[in-house]
Amino acid sequence: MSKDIALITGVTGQDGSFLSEFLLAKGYEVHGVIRRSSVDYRERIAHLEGTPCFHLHYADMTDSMSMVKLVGKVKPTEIYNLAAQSHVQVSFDSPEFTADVDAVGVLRVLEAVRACGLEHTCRIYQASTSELYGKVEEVPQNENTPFHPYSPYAVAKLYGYWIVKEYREAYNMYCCSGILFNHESERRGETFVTRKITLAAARIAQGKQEKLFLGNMSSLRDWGYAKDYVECMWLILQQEKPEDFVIATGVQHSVREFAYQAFKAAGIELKFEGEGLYEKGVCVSVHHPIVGVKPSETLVGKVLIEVSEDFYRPTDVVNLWGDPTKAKTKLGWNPQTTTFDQLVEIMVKYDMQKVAADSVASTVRTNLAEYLEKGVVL
Ligand code: NAP
Ligand code: G4F
Repeated sequence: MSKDIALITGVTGQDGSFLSEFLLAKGYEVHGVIRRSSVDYRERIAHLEGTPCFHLHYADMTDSMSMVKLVGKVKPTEIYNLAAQSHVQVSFDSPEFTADVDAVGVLRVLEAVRACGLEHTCRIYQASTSELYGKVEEVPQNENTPFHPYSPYAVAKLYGYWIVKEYREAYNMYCCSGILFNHESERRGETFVTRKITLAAARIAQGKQEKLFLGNMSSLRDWGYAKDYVECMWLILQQEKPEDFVIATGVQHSVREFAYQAFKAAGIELKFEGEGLYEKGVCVSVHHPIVGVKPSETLVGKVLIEVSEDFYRPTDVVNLWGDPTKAKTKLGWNPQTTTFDQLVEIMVKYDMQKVAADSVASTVRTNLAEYLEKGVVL
């Protein structure tokens, strides 16, 4: 039997790294697309490099020729198109780049498959998003809810969604979208709200940061664990017929609730006072956290969270809540594998250890520099 060959764009990202692990464990040959940058940032996949069935290739979503050459060389049986400028707020500052990668980039992948004559042998997964629902027209959202994109990112992703549907119908290709709601992890980029909060909670608990500034704390999200969600990407491509699926937990929380829970896991009990731009998170007590040492009593009474207008968006999506019934029924997927409390705990535990390790490494570096300056021979 011939081997399953997966090509993953966005392999260095949060989802790309978990999906690579998942597919390697299933016996796939995995090829990942990386792009050139002055600092080679491969932290999330460093542990996979050297694995016999894991290969990396330079290409770029904005460069058609590089995609055609790569698809022709790898001849994948499945493509997971995860590459994107994935930060909603950044899409307001770089709308054209976002459209190039997140909209036209999808077209480039589809055309590369056709150009290489693989349109009837290669299945394609497109990383679609709950941001398509944007200024939501119903709650909770399912596969039939109308779209109302509300950022340059969402508008670009809407093109990606429709071009995939078009190629499925026009050319009978097996290509589908996973409409994934927010999914987070200890590998989440540090400027997304959940990771920004868990890192800040860990730093504040260990005396490395004074305060956390956030934007709209009333915004509601349906947050799941990324490791659980990559399984769905694979399941979507294993169905008999290509179809689109909503992937979500079916449970909704506010940014404020996430912050409360994360600080609690780090040993800090918060209470929120005031409203809008004047809302503050104040420390009311400290206790032993899930991992690490108890935060200092001097934090009690201090304002640890404040609101900053810098993190408000020109238009914000504030009420995302997914209905995963179709995924549960047709894919047999359990949306509650990792609960909200477990997700927060995983992230805070990781960041508590990361902050402690960074602190030790920095002390060692300082001491070493001092020894060397004094001429101590090691
Ligand atoms: P991520 O961590 O931001 O990763 C994005 C990946 O895309 C990175 O590997 C990045 O490479 C790559 N990339 C960006 N521009 C590229 C280009 N021009 N050429 C080649 N590669 C490029 O995102 P994620 O959270 O893993 O999300 C994966 C996908 O799912 C994205 O398409 C995102 O929009 C979508 N999505 C995510 C969520 C979520 O909650 N995480 C929900 C719904 C949909 P570098 O490392 O070089 O920057
Ligand atoms: O964590 P976020 O930046 O994620 P957002 O905008 O929901 O986008 C993520 O999920 C999408 C799926 O729905 C993906 F398609 C997309 O690629 C990305 O992975 O912001 C979540 C909410 C927003 O309403 C934002 O206004 O949190 C609010 N927020 C409040 N304070 C903040 C902050 N967001 C960020 N990033 N930073 C803040 O300080």
